[in-house]
Amino acid sequence: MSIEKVPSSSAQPPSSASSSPFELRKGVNGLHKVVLREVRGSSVEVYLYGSHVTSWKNDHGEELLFVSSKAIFKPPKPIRGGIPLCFPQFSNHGPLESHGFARNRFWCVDPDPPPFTNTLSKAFVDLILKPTEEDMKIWPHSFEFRLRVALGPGGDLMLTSRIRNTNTDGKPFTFTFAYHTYFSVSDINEVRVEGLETLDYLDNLRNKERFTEQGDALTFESEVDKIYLSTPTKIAILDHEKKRTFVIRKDGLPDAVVWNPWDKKAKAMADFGDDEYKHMLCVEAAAIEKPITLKPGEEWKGRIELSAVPSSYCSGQLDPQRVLQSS
Ligand code: TA6
Repeated sequence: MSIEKVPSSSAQPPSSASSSPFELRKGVNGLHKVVLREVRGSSVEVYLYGSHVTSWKNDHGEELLFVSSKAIFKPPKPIRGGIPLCFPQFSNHGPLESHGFARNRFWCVDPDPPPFTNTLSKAFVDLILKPTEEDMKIWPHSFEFRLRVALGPGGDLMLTSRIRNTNTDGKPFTFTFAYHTYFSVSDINEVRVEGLETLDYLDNLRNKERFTEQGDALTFESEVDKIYLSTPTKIAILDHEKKRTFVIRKDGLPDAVVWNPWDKKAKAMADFGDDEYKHMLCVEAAAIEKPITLKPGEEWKGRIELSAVPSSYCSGQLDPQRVLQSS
């Protein structure tokens, strides 16, 4: 059971909030969270527990991520919703706890973050996780997992993970990874996903057997739990009712998981409302099919950039293909 370490004073932002890229607040159940604000009004909240993004709002203050009304903000349970980090194991069938332990640990504000190139963001925070002795008993490797959470000038949300093998015994380690993003949607029956057509996927509902997706956009009428393989850099999630398109741009993450528990699984989850499946969809940038192996000293980087753009398909103004092909 990891104990929350209140961030060290050196990690505290400068006193005047205006000059600081982030604020440190107390959130649900007194857990510490970092708040990022962008000048035009968009904002992000990330709990030190799990380095877990639980809110991303646009400049109208609309919440773009789904967090269950029954989420349990109490270790060791992960928070249901937002963007759980799955590391060092993506899966609920492996030797470790479901989706690994990174989301169930207290992170710190990184007092000595690596230099970042070409970042336009003025609202960002760098967080870091290193294994405890307890962690080493279940996963016998030393690592440094650094996460930068940043808000772009237009309200885009950027997450950059850097994972370095710091083993001193010369041993490499292998891991799988996902940003388990829960998008807020108006009505799952009015949602389409573009960019995964014709791709192969592993179906978690059919013993992880491999299938090939049909040629049209994905739509949703029942439980779905698919790991799409070798997916494109960009994936679009179209919410017809809200006339909103989420665009996921990813780097270093070849796979994408699409998950909705639907009614039966929703009822079976204590930290998920029975009807909440209607208002969420997980599309998760991931590295699963080909696990990542790092030698001591090597570092892996995996990045996502999420944006939410207006999409009025009735007028044909925004062609999903154009969104996917745009820069
Ligand atoms: O990403 C899909 C998935 O692997 C599903 O199989 C389901 O288990 C979901 O993750 C949630 O897992 P969690 O451990 O957060 O309850």
